Amino acid sequence: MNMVSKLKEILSEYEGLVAKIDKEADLMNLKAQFLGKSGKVTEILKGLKDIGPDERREVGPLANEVKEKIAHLTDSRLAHLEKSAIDKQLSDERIDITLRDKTKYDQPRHGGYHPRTLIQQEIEDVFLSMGFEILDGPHIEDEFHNFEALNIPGDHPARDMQDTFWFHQEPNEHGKRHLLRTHTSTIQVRGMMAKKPPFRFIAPGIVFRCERTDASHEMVFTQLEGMMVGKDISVSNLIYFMKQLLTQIFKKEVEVRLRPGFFPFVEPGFELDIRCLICNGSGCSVCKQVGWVELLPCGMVHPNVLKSGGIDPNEWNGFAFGLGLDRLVMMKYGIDDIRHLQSGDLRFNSQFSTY
Ligand code: FA5
Repeated sequence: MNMVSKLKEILSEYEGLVAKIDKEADLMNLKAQFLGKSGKVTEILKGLKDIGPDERREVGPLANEVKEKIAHLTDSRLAHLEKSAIDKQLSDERIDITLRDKTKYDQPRHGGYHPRTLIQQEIEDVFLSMGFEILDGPHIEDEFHNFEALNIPGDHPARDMQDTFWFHQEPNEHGKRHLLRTHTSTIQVRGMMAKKPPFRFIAPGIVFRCERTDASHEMVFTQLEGMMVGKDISVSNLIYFMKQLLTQIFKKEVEVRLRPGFFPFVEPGFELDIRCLICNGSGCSVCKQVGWVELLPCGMVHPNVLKSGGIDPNEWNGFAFGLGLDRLVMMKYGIDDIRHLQSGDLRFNSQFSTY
């Protein structure tokens, strides 16, 4: 057989064999048998020196052409094998995300309320039963509602009491900068502007502070604001409502202390602390070893704040408070780190489920 016919036969032999290969290693072996050091095509190329110039002119280019075709057939087969392997893996390991994990649960699982939601609902019920409304307000505020209307002007050092997340954007039409509200007291301002006295409302919601986190501090946490405006409201009214709140939530005697506290929007202002229920007052990371946890700052609304809300302080007065809701939840359930509340860990959340 002459070399030309031999080359054609080699090529058709390869075409027949390569189509049957289904493993990459076998493919490489087959390729080596044809194009390797002593492969069938290589042998022919080696023999070119021994044939006459006329035949060489014909055989040489054909040998190279066959070599390229074999290389090309090999690459195509390899690509085909790789794609089949991926397709097989995709079909074998396909996950049906609509299926329940039958191996773990016999019954469908119920969702449950987050402990903060449970306590918030309880507090709302307590206050609704005492004639309070529930108000809401925006998370993105301006410095008027967060500070100025609360008797904290631009240069007031009290602005530093709450590390603020500011927006790098143009001030609003009144020239006020935007921020993430640092407390729910913003809703005092909005409530006063929207309502005519007498009124009483609570306002739960998340607030934001650029703070270092620890066992009792988060950057995003929940407060519950309360405000009552009427005629001749006194500190004893304030203390009565605070006591109602705590007794109804804890359903047992809890030790609290009232001490003077400074907030520009109340006068007089108080800090209501609770005896730490994590360590029973002996000292831990939640109460910073002092045995008491700051829970419920409050006070009599400052006349300037009433004025900012469009209310005449000569005719009306009132009290306000700003409950640290997450801390109350911690005290109620004995949670020793506030960060559990935001963890999203179902093992944590499911402990409080009522189902
Ligand atoms: C205020 O935010 C005032 N607006 C509260 C107020 C309202 C006072 C009305 C008087 C009248 P303060 O920064 O202390 O105050 O926060 C209130 C409560 O939120 C604290 O007592 C505490 O329980 C909780 N709190 C404060 N910072 C954090 C934080 N980083 N993480 C979790 N809870 C916090």
